[in-house]
Amino acid sequence: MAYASNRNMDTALTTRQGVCNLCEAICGLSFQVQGNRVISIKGDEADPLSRGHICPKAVALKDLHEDPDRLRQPVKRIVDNGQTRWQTITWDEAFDLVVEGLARVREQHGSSSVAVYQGNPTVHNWGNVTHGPLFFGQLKTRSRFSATSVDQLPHHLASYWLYGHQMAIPIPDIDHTRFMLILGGNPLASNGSLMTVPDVRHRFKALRERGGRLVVIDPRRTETAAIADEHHFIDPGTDAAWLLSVIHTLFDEELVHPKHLEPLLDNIRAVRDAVAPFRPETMAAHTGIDAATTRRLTRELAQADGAVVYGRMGLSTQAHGVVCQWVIQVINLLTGNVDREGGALLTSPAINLIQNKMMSPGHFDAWRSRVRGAPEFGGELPVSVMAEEMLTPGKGQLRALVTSCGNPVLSTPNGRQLDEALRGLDFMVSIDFYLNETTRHAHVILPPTCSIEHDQYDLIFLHLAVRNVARYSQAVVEPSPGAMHDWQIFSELAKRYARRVWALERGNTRQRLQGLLTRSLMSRVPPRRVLAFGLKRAGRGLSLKALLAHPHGIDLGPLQPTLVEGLQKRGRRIDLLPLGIRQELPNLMQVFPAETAPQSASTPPTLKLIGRRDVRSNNSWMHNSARLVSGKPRCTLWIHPSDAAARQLQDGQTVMVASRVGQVRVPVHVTEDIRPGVVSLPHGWGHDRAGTDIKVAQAHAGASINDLTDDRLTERISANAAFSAVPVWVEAA
Ligand SMILES: Nc1nc2c(c(=O)[nH]1)N[C@H]1C(S)=C(S)[C@@H](COP(=O)(O)OP(=O)(O)OC[C@H]3O[C@@H](n4cnc5c(=O)[nH]c(N)nc54)[C@H](O)[C@@H]3O)O[C@H]1N2
Ligand SMILES: Nc1nc2c(c(=O)[nH]1)N[C@H]1C(S)=C(S)[C@@H](COP(=O)(O)OP(=O)(O)OC[C@H]3O[C@@H](n4cnc5c(=O)[nH]c(N)nc54)[C@H](O)[C@@H]3O)O[C@H]1N2
Ligand code: SF4
Ligand SMILES: [Mo]
Repeated sequence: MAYASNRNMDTALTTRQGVCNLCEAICGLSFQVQGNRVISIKGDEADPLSRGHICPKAVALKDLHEDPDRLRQPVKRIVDNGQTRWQTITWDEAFDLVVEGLARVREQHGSSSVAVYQGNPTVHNWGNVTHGPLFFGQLKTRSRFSATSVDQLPHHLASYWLYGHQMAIPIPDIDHTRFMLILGGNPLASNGSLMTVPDVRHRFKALRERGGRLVVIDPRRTETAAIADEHHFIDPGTDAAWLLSVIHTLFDEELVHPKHLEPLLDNIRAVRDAVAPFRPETMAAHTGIDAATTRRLTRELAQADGAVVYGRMGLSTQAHGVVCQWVIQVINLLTGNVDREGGALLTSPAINLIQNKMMSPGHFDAWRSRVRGAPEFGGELPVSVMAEEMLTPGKGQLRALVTSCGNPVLSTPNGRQLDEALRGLDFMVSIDFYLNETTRHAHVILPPTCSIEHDQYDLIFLHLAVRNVARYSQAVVEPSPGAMHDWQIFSELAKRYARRVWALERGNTRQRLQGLLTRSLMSRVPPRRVLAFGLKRAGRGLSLKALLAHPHGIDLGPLQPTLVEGLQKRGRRIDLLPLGIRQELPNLMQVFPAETAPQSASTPPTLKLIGRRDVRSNNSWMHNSARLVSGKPRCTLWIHPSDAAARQLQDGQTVMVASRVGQVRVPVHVTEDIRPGVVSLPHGWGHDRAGTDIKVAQAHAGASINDLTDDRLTERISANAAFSAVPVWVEAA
């Protein structure tokens, strides 16, 4: 069996270059290491992308490495007289149990009765990207789910429709733009997303120093809003109406100038006609942004020499997420800001997932989920339907689950329902180093190494970075003896599973033997060799040797226009009004009618719930680091003074928050920094569920926002989770 390689590491104090893989900023780090102990972690000043930037989470990589609660060997769950305990087992036994457990369910109920959920760190740990498919492909299941559908799915669909590829996502040229409009993103806390942008604070500062403007539209006065030139509160879930009114204004005030893009654009007039009903004057009643402001911002945007509209989580995880992400592209296109300096551009990474054909362009609605009929995208179903597919009896019911890099009990809507559904599965395996809210339901847990114990090349995030950089980082410390990397776990699972299900599969024997052989060969090829091969195939003169000689990274320069040329090469044009959008716009006219009923003066009984990120928190899984959870509790409900007064609530008081699906108790924080009618709670908390073994997190449990978010509230086209604007009742506990 291929275990993690043992590299000799001496005991003198040495400095090693590494990388932080916790968030999309992928900061370069400088580690001081003694033997196998991390002594200190600093930002790498010589890194061409992150330029020495670091945030508090990076230092917690040491805590993760040393965490006594981290699983270091496989465990299996044993229930004795109703008591659950976990027994340490060998890798050999663990693999056999998993393969047998999954194969048996497949034999009895068919391959799609085995579900897969891949969480967010999948894309942050490249071994998952290179070797995960070896195993997941073997399962031959249509029941695949991932964190994509609680996050950026609308971006992929908009890019697929407009540019023909799910990964053709233009990235804001933050280092050269003169006008940046941000909706539903808070890069000062998140460090950027679908925009890998370490050191974002200095980049914003530079933007303003060169005379550029930063404008933020958000229901909360965020950290980013606080340093912006302008911030406007918006009513959650109404961004589509506002953005459509921006396009309306572009036409109305003759500001449509696609410039170099003009020859590629189809249906410009159709867009004009479609947005005619969305006048800033009438949409203001829905969004809360007055028409004069909308018109002025539209003019500034259209007239700036390099402008970009950027919308993130807060826009994709709402009912009209796909329309939002589509409109943003259309605004950038109609103002000639796509594929130009200072606008939004595709990146040119050393390994280009699109050009090197390393990722499928995507497909949409090729099949639908059994119970609700939600559409697939790129071979995955939206995770909002996962629990109902487990709980609803009948042919095709989900009976088994593989989770990897995910904690869906805390991260997907109606987490309590999923908690219940996981309890009823015939078999579950989790590839994870924590016994947490999700993995406690597994029969077997397979713990991989942590990030500083393996090498890393950010295949995904170098594709999304605001500057073209290539950087390969070696492991900083040696894994403990017998530890396995994610890629090794997948390789071993793929090999054993293929042998076990051989008799179940049909089809051409020769092809199947070839598949088996390829898989077996590939399982012995580490990600590093995949990289070496990929660099060679990309033909840009870069090699693994060159990357090893430049541990800080190689600067490949600022973003360059490539999109127009790429489309022309493929003989492709941009249809500004794809069918899916054309069909949806009439519905938006109903949701955001031109005539609105006058608002009543009384306090509405429900408030609209939105999320929040904090720089010291990372989704659901870094709360076991004492240094990250110390200080004042951060899982608090932000509420406007007027809403607090209407409910006689004092700052700090514990309240009960209830929605259609559940309720939680949390302290309130009364603040003017949130729009009246809106409340905000961060996600990833709620560590008080029984049966986990994350002691620091348990002691700082907080409550899970996803005990309130609703699996029935989804984005209207893609069925992505709609976390924004969940109706909730708040009262003193
Ligand atoms: N209400 C609400 N819900 C949200 C969000 C929100 O804003 N509001 N945000 C959503 C978003 S954007 C996302 S991406 C999701 C995230 O949701 P998930 O991806 O489901 O959950 P994470 O909290 O990222 O949990 C990651 C898990 O992977 C494990 N892990 C970490 N690194 C590795 C590794 O290298 N290998 C393996 N095998 N395991 C590893 C951790 O121990 C942890 O259990 O949450 C979503 N949920
Ligand atoms: N510190 C930290 N960094 C992270 C993460 C983390 O958990 N912690 N998670 C990482 C992940 S997985 C992701 S996907 C990225 C996400 O990166 P971002 O998208 O920047 O994430 P958020 O900070 O959640 O910003 C979302 C913003 O949308 C606003 N919002 C909510 N609803 C609406 C709405 O209806 N309209 C508008 N206009 N705004 C709305 C919220 O108030 C919030 O400010 O962050 C990544 N980085
Ligand atoms: S911003 Fe912080 S968490 Fe994100 S990569 Fe950089 S150091 Fe890591
Ligand atoms: Mo995410």
